[in-house]
Amino acid sequence: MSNIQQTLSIIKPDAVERNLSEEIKKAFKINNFNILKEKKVKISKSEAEKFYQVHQSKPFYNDLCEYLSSGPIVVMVLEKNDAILENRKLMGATDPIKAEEGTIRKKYGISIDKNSVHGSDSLDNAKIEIDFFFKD
Ligand code: IDP
Ligand code: MG
Repeated sequence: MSNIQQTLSIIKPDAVERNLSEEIKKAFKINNFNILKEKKVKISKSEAEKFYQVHQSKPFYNDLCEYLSSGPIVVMVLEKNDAILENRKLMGATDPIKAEEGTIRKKYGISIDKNSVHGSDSLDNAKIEIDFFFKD
């Protein structure tokens, strides 16, 4: 049964800085994701704080928000059957050391904080995150 979904993907500052955007986008395309929308932006710390609101009680929250606002990022709306889960699989585990062979985080991630990509974790969050970046 078809279950077309849209999910938000972010190529984080560590990957943009190393010029990995095109290679990572290629990985999405090879895996049959349609890139419906795409833009390169630099967000402020307060915007990052809003984006990562769900993590505000975590000890790494401040560093995380500093980091996401530290340089340009590429944000994309990806579409595919079961896009949310499929993107999480393609990204791999949060910590690149624990990520499976062939995943984006395994290939490109530097550390748990500089793990190259973000992907929405649920249908509700995908909607919220897509609106965050692409609602005019
Ligand atoms: P996810 O990106 O795989 O969904 P989350 O648990 O939602 O992982 O965490 C959001 C982001 O916060 C991660 O991608 C990572 O960059 C960072 N992060 C998560 N756990 C830690 C940690 O223990 N130390 C530092 N940064 C972390
Ligand atoms: Mg998450």
